[in-house]
Amino acid sequence: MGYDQLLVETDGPVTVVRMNNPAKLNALSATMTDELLDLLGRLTMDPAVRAILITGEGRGFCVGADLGPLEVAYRRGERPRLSERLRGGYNRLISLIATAPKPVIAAVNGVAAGAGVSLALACDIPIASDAATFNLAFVNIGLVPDSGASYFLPRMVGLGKALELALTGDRVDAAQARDLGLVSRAVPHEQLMSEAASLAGRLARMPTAAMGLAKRLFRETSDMSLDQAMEREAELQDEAGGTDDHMEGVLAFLEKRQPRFTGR
Ligand code: LHQ
Repeated sequence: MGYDQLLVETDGPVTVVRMNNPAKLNALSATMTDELLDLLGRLTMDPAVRAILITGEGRGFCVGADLGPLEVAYRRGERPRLSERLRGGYNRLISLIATAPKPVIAAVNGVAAGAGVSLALACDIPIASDAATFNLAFVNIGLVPDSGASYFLPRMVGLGKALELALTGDRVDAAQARDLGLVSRAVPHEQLMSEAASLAGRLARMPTAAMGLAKRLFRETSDMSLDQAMEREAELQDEAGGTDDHMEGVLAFLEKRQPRFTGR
């Protein structure tokens, strides 16, 4: 299927999704949101896709909600219910990424703002180029952090720093984002896609099912007691232990050879 605002490339088990509305720094228009929902829905279900890499075309990664379409209504003094756009669009998108049973990497190539930051944080491993900037722009237009930012941000950077970023709306650069723990690494701009693709390629050849279960475990146990968390680990370890890749990993180790993981 062709998309108006997405570019899609396949490299073996890795699919690269490139948001493609560079003139608006890849703002989340209704079209882009619908297309991301459609594409990511397919990719998460497709067992041949074992890693997803999300990036942006041009100098933007994604600057959150496309504010343009709000103009007409706001000039008329209307106050649309923003929750509809969240529940029907952004929230589903963030859930798709967070619950995808495979690794999702964000290659943050440039400006990220508002829900565009949320999108990067929802990915399992966000990597930034040194051209990237991040700002929780919500407050600059009188809104609260959304699209999962209130969940991910305090868990990643701590409550104090999360509040500072959310209340000031200040822009942070890639090195600051790395030091804060917003992204796992910051790399020179020219190396971003090769680093991200090589990481995605490596993860795509590892035990996919176990990664999906690890994602679920971390999400579910974040508010549990130690005993509850260990019980959940035991349950999901039964699932992981039943995979072909677990058998293969153990046998390859014992036979002193490289494992051949299939993702099952
Ligand atoms: C844009 C946008 C944009 C449209 C740049 N929309 N065109 C909100 C509401 C509704 C429902 C639910 O959820 C949400 C959640 C959110 O995401 S709220 C946060 C929305 N995002 C923003 O408020 C960010 C607004 N943008 C900016 O503050 C700046 O553009 C930043 C700081 C991101 C980048 O600044 P610059 O690098 O100086 O670029 P620029 O401002 O010149 O932007 C380039 C173009 O992109 C420009 O268009 P133009 O035709 O003048 O060249 C901007 O109008 C357009 N653009 N963000 N969100």
